[in-house]
Formats: sequence, C-alpha cells, structure tokens
Amino acid sequence: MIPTITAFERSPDGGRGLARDMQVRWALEEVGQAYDVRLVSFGGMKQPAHVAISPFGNIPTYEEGNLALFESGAIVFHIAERHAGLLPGDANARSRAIAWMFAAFSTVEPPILERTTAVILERDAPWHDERLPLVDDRIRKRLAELSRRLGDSEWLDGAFSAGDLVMVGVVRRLNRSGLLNEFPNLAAYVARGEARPAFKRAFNAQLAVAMAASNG
Ligand code: GTB
Repeated sequence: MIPTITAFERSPDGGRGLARDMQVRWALEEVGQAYDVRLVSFGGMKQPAHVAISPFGNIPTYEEGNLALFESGAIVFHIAERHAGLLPGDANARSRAIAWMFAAFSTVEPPILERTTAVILERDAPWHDERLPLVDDRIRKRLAELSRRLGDSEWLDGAFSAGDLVMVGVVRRLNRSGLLNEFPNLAAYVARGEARPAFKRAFNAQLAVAMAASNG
C-alpha cells in the first residue's frame, strides 16, 4: 500500500527542505518506499479533516490504510521499523539509534528552534541583538558535545541510521547561520547526509513543489 504524506502547498522556506515533510520524504526514499503527497494550505491545516489526523494542525502527516500518524519523528520511526535500512538488526544498536533520534529532537533541536524564532519572529524586538548571542551560545554547547562524540566517524553509531537522518535534518537548519563553520566535522557530517542519493531525491521532490507554487 502506498502511503500518503502531507506537505506545505507553499513552503515558507521556498524549497530549502527545512519543513518537516523533508525528513519523512528522505526516510521513504532511503527504504525505497513510493509515496503520494497531499499538499495542504495554511488554512487547510486548521480544518477539522486535517486536525483529526494532526491535532496541532501541522504538516507532516502520514496515512497508510487505516493508520494515520502525525509528528515527523514518529513517522520516521514507523517507516524505519517496517522497512530494512534505517535501524540496525542488533537489538542494542537499534536502541542506540533510537536514542539518537530522541537526542536530535529533545536535546539538540530546542536551541536551534529558539534561534529560528529569534531570527524570524523577534527580529524587531528591542532585546533581539542581546538575545541572539545567548541562543547561539546554547547551540554551540550542543554542537560542541555532538562534535566531540562524532569525532572522525562517518555516522553517529556505526552505519547510517534513522538517528543520523533525524540529526542531520535538525543540524542542517544551521547551514546558513555560520555556526557550523566552527565545527568542521559536523559540517562534513551534514554534507555527507545531504550527499546521499535518497536525500537528493527527497530534496528535489519538495523543491519541485516550491517551484511550481512560485510559478503558479
Ligand atoms: N513536532 C512536529 C513534527 O515534528 O512533525 C512539528 C510540526 C511542525 O511544526 N510543522 C510545521 C507546520 O505545519 C511545518 S515544519 N506549521 C504550520 C503551522 O503551524 O500553522 C516547521 C517549519 C516551517 C517553516 C520552515 N521554514 O520556512 O524554514 C521550517 C520549518
């Protein structure tokens, strides 16, 4: 059965692959699962039919038969559990890969999200110029810890896993911030993720939507 995911009809990022359907597309591409996409407007996301699947009125969602899921992490985990290629077979290695997924969402991502809020929504606040360096220092702390753990390894724990997919998805949001330049092994880690054929297919698919929206 071919699953259907939802994505922005007009992504505010203009096709930079920063909206969270990107990780879901990437996971599906990694495991070779075809998928359909239903594009949703900002208004449509708040309508009862969408909210019935996505309680917070967000994308992405994932529908497959009688299963309807929200939360990109849960969706990536679902895909990784049902297909080979994103979680190791060894039980302990599998648990560690899942730990990296949680680490990406709950330990590394929060200050990165704060930065997005500061840059986009708080730019005109009188305290913006004082707040941004504080947020950047919180990000640096996490990046330094992640960088130390990654060291010279290609991926976080052995072969590429859903943990790397989610972590690269989180850290690449800093691509334009300049912060990754301070951590060359993390910049290379993100670049390795972005160089994967499955990432490129997913990226191009969401870019095609953005291009069509900008021409429409
Ligand atoms: N925790 C949820 C998950 O991981 O699925 C968060 C889902 C979420 O925040 N979805 C956003 C959404 O639907 C899109 S991805 N927002 C619509 C709304 O709240 O009304 C977040 C996002 C949006 C835009 C950019 N961008 O422009 O760069 C990047 C990321």
